[in-house]
Order: sequence, then C-alpha cells, then structure tokens
Amino acid sequence: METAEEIPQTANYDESKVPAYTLPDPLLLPGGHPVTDAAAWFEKGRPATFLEFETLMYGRTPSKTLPVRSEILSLNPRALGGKAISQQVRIYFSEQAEPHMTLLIFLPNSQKTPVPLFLGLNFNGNQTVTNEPDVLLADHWVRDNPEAGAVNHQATEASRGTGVENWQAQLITDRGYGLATVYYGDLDPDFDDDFQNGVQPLFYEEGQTRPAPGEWGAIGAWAWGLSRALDFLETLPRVDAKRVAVLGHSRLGKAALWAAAQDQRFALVISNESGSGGAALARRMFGETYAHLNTAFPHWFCRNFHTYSHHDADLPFDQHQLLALIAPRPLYVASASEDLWADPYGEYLAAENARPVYNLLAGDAARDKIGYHKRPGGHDITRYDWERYLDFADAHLR
Ligand code: GTR
Repeated sequence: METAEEIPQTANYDESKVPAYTLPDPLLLPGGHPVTDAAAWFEKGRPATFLEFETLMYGRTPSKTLPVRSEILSLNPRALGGKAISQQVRIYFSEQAEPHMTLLIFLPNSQKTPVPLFLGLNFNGNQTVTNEPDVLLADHWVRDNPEAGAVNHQATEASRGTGVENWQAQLITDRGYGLATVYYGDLDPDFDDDFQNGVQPLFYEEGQTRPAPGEWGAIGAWAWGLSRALDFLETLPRVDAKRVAVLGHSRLGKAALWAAAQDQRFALVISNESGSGGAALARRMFGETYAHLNTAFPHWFCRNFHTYSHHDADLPFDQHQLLALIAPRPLYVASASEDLWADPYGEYLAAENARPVYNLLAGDAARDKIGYHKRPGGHDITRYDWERYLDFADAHLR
C-alpha cells in the first residue's frame, strides 16, 4: 500500500489513451452459463454478481439486528415558510447514547396522501441543508472547513444553510415530495480511524477489533445507515415507503448505489457524479484510479479491494454490473462536463451497459428506466440536477 506522499495524483484525461477493454457480460454466470430469464437472474445471476461486489469491493455488511430505538427531537408543522412539516428523529443503535444518527425529514403540507420521498446522506450536517433555525447542528466529527463553518472538527452556526442550493428542499416539497437526510459522519466519521468510531464496533465479535478483509468499510456503513433511515420512514403514515428514492453525490453516490444494490426496498436510485468506485467503469482507466481511492481513502472499501490498486481491470466485474444490481428499478446516473475526475463518459457507458439486465427484466418498459444527463460545469449537485431527478421521479413514482 502506498504512503500518502505516493498517492498517485496523475490521472488519464486523454480519451485516446483509454486502453482497449472488454466488459464482463452481466448476463453470464461465473461458470460461463448465460442467464436467459428473470427467474434465473434473481436466483443465480444477481446473487453471484452481488457476492463479488460484496467480497472484493464494498465488503460484507453484518446482518445482526441491533436494538434500534428512536427519539423524536422536534416537530415543526410550519417549516419552509409554512409549506412543510419538519421532523428530527434521533436513532440509537444500542442502549448507549453513541453511536446515533439524526434524521431530518421535510414533508409537504400540500399533500393529503402518503408522499414519495428522496433520501440522501449529507456531507456537512443537517443544519447545512436548509436555513431552518431549529435544525440541530451535527454532533459528530466534521471535516474542517472554516469558511463553511466547520472548525476544530465541529459544526458551528456559521454552517447553517450552506448547502441550501445542493438540497433544494423548497423545490422538492413544492413538487409534492418529501426529503429526508442524515449527516454521513453520524454513521462513520470520514477519516481513517481503523474503525473505532461509528457503527462498525457494534458488530465486532468477541476479540474482534476491526472489520475482516472481506467486511465493510465506511461506504458499507453509510449504505447501512440509509437502510436504517428507510426502516424509520416505513413507520411514518405520511410517507409512502414503497416510493423512496435514494440518492447521493460523489462518495455518497457510491454509498447510495451500494445501499440500493443491497436493499431492494429502495424504489429508485440516483447517482450524482459518483465516479470511480461508483457508477464509472474502471476498465477505461480515465480519471480517478483504484490506487488513488485506496490510498487517499483507505477506509472506504473493504481491505480485499486494496489488492486491486494498480490492477483496476483485474476485478471479475465492472461497475455496469453494480448498476445492473438495481434493475429493474428506475436508475438515474448524472455527470458534469468538467468533472473529469469522475469520468462522465465512463458513468454513461456503465449505465448503457447495465441495459441487458434491464431489458431482460422489464422488456419494452426498460428503455425509460435508465436516465442520464451530463450538465455543463463541475463536481456538484445543483438545482438543475434536482429538476431532472424530480421529472424522472414524476415519471416513475407517480
Ligand atoms: C474525491 C474522491 C472521489 C469523490 C469525491 C467526493 O476526493 O477522489 O472519489 O468521492 O472526493 O466525494 O466529493
């Protein structure tokens, strides 16, 4: 494994230097047998594909059920200028106070029937998502960013509302959808602490001090948290939990995809510029490499994945097959033209190459089930992106 000074900073941004490659056929079983119908996909193809991603990339999520309990912290019937009800709920995963996650939920007051909802993790604390003064500051480690109100790894008042443009709570609720979010550091703070903080220690066996080589890293913990948030949303009568879209930007897009691959309750999935280790094909060797991911962020994936630093093309799968694990549920992949680090074209090609599985499972309806856009600009999630996601959700969740 490289030291920090050796982190490969050079990335290929030259389309002519993309090597020749052949993508694994998502409909071929490891022994070479073709999957020819939906039953065989769900009985054999999907489990085999899933097992490879689990073992070699994201790591296995422990299945132990925890004594989860929730505490309602606030209820505001007149949030977002009176148009929405907001709720904050703290979810504990043991009898202890830590670890816990705080779920922030907005539901439009205009809707009389249970609403479809977007669920996503946020980068800097729930208080950044809107300007609502009653939203609690993140109470776990945050990445320092003094200009955005994150100082000494603590969220401050100055960070309130700094992510309003990225979250568009007003637009989402105006269009009749709910929005729910959790600060990702509640689940596992995003630094390499050898998995002493966050939710992993809850699952250690007697004598275990860190996840085994094939067990989850931080992305696995973030994805697990999305499923625990959905568990809670299922208890809310005003939410239609069968119409929950899970989304994420960048590293949290990787987590959203992995959450949806594992948890088929998520009805629709959105990858916003998830890039390498998310929606982007590895075999193109364009933009961020696995060597970079594993050295800059050694805690994100499972330890087995470190074997593939500098051997990106040696994995038995590529990321179109992660997207195929979402089939036949609607999937939207979005890129930005200047976000070459995330390989926009590789994200597009992964979505296109998931189509054989969608076609097999959904027939003629498959065509519209995969959405894609590449907007001008850089690495970000913007109002334009949300407008596309809302249109896509209108087509599939209404
Ligand atoms: C980068 C990382 C990407 C992406 C991004 C983000 O530093 O190399 O894989 O996850 O962070 O999350 O914004």
